[in-house]
Amino acid sequence: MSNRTIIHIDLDAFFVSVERLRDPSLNGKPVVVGGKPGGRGVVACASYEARAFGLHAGMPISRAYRLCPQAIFIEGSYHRYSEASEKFMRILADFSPFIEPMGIDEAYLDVTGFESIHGTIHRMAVAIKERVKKEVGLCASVGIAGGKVVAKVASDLSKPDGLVEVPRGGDATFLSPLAIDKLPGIGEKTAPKLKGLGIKTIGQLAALPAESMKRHFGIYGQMLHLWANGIDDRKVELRGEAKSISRETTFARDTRDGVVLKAMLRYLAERVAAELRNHEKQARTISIKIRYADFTTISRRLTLPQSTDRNQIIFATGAAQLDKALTVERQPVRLIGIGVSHLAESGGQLDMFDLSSRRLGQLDRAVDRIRRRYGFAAIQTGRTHLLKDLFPETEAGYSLHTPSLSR
Ligand code: DCP
Ligand code: CA
Repeated sequence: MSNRTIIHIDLDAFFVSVERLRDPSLNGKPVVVGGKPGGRGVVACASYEARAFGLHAGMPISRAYRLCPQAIFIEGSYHRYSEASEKFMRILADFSPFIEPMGIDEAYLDVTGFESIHGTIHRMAVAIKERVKKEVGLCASVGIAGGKVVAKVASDLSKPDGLVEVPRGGDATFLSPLAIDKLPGIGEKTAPKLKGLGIKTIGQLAALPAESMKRHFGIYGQMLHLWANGIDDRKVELRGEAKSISRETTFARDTRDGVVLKAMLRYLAERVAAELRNHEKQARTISIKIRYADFTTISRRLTLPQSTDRNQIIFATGAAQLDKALTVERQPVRLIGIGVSHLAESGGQLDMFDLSSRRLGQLDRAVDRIRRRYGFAAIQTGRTHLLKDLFPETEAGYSLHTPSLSR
């Protein structure tokens, strides 16, 4: 029996809920964040009212529109979601230092022994939910169990605005009657195979001998066997330092126009570089990603002799790779992205780049200060100016397509 207590907490219909804070007229209606009908985005978040029509995350907007034309479609703004996410995570960190954020709106907390602070873990969970509601304005669902996987199943089951506590030692019993697709790790591939074997509930899955699970599904089958039996010893891993930073976007129309491609690359590079400076980091490896009209996706990378956080160096390195890629491929480009990795703390290094480099660094920081005050689009570099005509501007920058993918 597990002697740990794990909380899984997950915000309900996250992107839509943030939009509803700004515009309460969206309450109670089918709402989709991800793009406007006619656009080429995918659904990032569908409100529960929209889910009733079969809409779900990852579905092309065009299909969502056919299924539910009365839904309200919103492009979304990643800036607002990451702001809400940061507030949410900060509240969680007040409750336990043992926190593992998963993506943008969920986290695991190891709260073993925390009864002594809050009376019971149940009371602690209620207090967390109340603070999230009061300070961020959002509803969270919580699962409490002896391990991560059961805590997650419990929070999913409790949605929306729920709280499910699995009694100590009761993890396997709790899972047993549930349908197999409630178990994380059982997706569209595994579920039909198991159903073909007559396995419908997690309890039936748990009863299959470990050996036969291993035969059918390999090492992954062994894990499913343990999980189905409510056994999950995975630790709550504290968040590591960011290992890479990237931004990408899909064009509304495929393009081979070098000027447009470079303008967008410049914009994305500036966002990446600003984020680096924000974290007081520098990077040595610069990569670009290009997806062509036929969805073939390539990536090119270059490692510099010295790490950098300069707009111009990150952009120019990416642009050189873009030029090379475009000479070998004649198709138009659908998506472009740039990223940096191989990160190191900034500061204290000798500058090997040319003499004007230090002044450029000072300029980047001055631009950062203005942008923090007046918004990203307040200052244009020569190249990005062109984007003004192509993309709607918001307080946080240009509104890119598929905001969820444009981090
Ligand atoms: N997201 C996305 N693209 C996906 C899935 C999710 O951009 N394919 C974004 C939008 C979601 C957010 O991440 O609002 C959180 O994802 P969840 O899976 O937790 O889903 P929701 O919070 O939207 O709904 P739920 O109430 O089911 O948790
Ligand atoms: Ca969620």
